[in-house]
Amino acid sequence: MNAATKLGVYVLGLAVVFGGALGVGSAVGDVGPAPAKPEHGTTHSTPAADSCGGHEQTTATAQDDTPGGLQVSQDGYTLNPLTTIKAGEATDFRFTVTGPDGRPVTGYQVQHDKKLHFIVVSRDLGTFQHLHPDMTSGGVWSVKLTLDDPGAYRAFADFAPTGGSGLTLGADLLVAGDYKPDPLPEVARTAEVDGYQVSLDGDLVPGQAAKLTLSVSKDGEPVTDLQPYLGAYGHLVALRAGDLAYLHVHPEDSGKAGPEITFYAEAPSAGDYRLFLDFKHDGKVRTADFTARAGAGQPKPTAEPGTGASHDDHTH
Ligand SMILES: [Cu+2]
Repeated sequence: MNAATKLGVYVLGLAVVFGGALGVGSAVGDVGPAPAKPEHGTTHSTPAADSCGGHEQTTATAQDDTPGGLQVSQDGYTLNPLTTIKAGEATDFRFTVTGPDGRPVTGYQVQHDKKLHFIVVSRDLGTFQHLHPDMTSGGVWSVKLTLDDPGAYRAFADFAPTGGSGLTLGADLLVAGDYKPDPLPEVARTAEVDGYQVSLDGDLVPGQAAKLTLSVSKDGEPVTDLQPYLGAYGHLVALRAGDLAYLHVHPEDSGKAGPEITFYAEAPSAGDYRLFLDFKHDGKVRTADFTARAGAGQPKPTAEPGTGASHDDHTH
């Protein structure tokens, strides 16, 4: 920061402090310990103004740049799991989203046909569930959830409160028991699910929206009669390996029922990502999953499949 800017901040800081003091003075009148405020302001005005202005800027930038899903609480909204889960037991899982007033939110905007999308993945990104809870009384959400294996899971609530903008909050769900994480599946351009083959065209680009086209076929024949699911012919969730950042993905409405489904996904950084495509055909929703790498020529992650053997050698 140059001298002129610093001076500017200093003057601005003083103006804010005086303005604040004036505000307090006129609101409180002669009652109360009003002098404490100007005194604090005079002694610490420069550092306070500096750090305060800087802090405000940093916060604004961080919120714009921080991917969704990494925080349990953001912009005054908090995801609160209310139920403990045991491995392999179907559970009526309940949670609330509390708002800035501390009370459960009951007003939501409908996005992609639903008021709230609830995604649960294992922390190793090997399992994925896309669920639609029902709101019971008082803003408590309820959904039948089974987590087959012990371990660490991440739950995401993707929603937009009435009058607010879209948010994705994330919370850890921990299931007691012996846990054996799987390595991240290898980068691949094709996936198989239930006799369907799904291929991925396009590459994630760090810091930019990138076009991804997924093509669905069955027995070698392109599928051209996909069924609408959540207001589109496919729904894509993309998560960053390592911290499970939840990417912004926008579908492109081509109006065609396959075989191609197009999305724009923004990878916040170079690295590996897991893509989960939900599509509906013959009345059933299926999920095809991929590992994709943003940024060519990345150094290979150490937990790549295939390095397991040498890793074992090293530990012996
Ligand atoms: Cu959903």
